[in-house]
Amino acid sequence: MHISPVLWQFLVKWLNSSALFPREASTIAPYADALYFFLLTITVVGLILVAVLVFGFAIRYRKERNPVATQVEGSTLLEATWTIIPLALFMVAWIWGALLYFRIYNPPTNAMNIYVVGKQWMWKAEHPGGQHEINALHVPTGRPVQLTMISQDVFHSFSIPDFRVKREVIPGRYTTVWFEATTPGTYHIFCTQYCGTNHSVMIGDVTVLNPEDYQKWTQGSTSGTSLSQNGERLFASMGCNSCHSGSAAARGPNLAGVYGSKLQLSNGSSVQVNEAYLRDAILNPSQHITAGYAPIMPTYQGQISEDGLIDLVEYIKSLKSNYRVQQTLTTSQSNQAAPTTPGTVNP
Ligand code: HEC
Ligand SMILES: [Cu+2]
Repeated sequence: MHISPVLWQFLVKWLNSSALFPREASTIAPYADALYFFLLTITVVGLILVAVLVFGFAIRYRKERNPVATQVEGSTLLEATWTIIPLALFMVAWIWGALLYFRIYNPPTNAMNIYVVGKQWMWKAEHPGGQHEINALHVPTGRPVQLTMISQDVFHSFSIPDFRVKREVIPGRYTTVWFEATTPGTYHIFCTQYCGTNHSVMIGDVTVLNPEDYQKWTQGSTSGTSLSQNGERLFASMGCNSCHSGSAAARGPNLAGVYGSKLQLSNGSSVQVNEAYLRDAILNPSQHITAGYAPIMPTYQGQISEDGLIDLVEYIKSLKSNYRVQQTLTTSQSNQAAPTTPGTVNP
């Protein structure tokens, strides 16, 4: 099934200009499309084959010409043929699909992470450097981007058709998706899961910039404080530091370097600490007790917004070696202009 590159490019160009087909603007897009066209070709060829045979036989063996049918009592060759050929085709589709699936679901290790919070009815993007966007997302070309996404209310689904990217955004759990944009430009974001009255306006734009422009954008639109700096403040104002002060005598474990590590739990199992685990450790501490510690950490369920949790997660991620926590809110805020506690849930 070989299509010459020229013909292929022509086909893709024509499809794009016909508005029937999204542009191919990510590294994965051509691969996803290749499989799509393979499946489409097989389907169409199968359809034509069956249709031609049905009509052909109907005409050739119509009643006036062959009033009595000749019964064929089985042919091993025939049966083997119609078993093996479809099986082979399905195996190709399955293996091809599985390889693509692994590619789509495994972000490269050098991917930059951006958080996306979905809510009725908007998309909020939070960059680690402190850039916040609503119904917009700026990304550079040539660099893998991973989105860590969560919903603040109901099920949503985040889709960028031109990147061939779509993933459910679920309340209470981080889901991730990654892509590498190839072409500067503006592309649609859609919510593809019906989520209430204004579902149809839960849309936005991804702006893909070349690396230099992206750099400029990052500097020009930062809020001044990074997510982890917000998290540090929240850590102090929520009183996390009273137990996680980092000192040996503290009641809670030292959180430096915990991200990415393998944590031993009191029930004998162990976990790989990622963003999802950190979030869960704050909301449901009693579900998984770190070995060697008493189950004294209170739950923060309902007290911190998803944005606040993202800040805390980024802060804990940033704690590499030993850290010194802000002991009280007042000392920490003396040189920071933030009168309210960022990220806490307003009643
Ligand atoms: C009353 C003391 C106390 C407070 C307050 C507290 N923690 Fe904990 N925390 C603990 C203890 C003890 C553990 C270990 C036992 C467990 O897993 O519950 C723990 C475990 C954790 C873990 C799991 C990782 C690890 O190394 O065990 C995270 C993450 C964490 N706390 C974050 C926080 C954050 C963020 C806050 C504030 C919002 C907070 N904690 C407030 C006592 C506390
Ligand atoms: Cu939605």
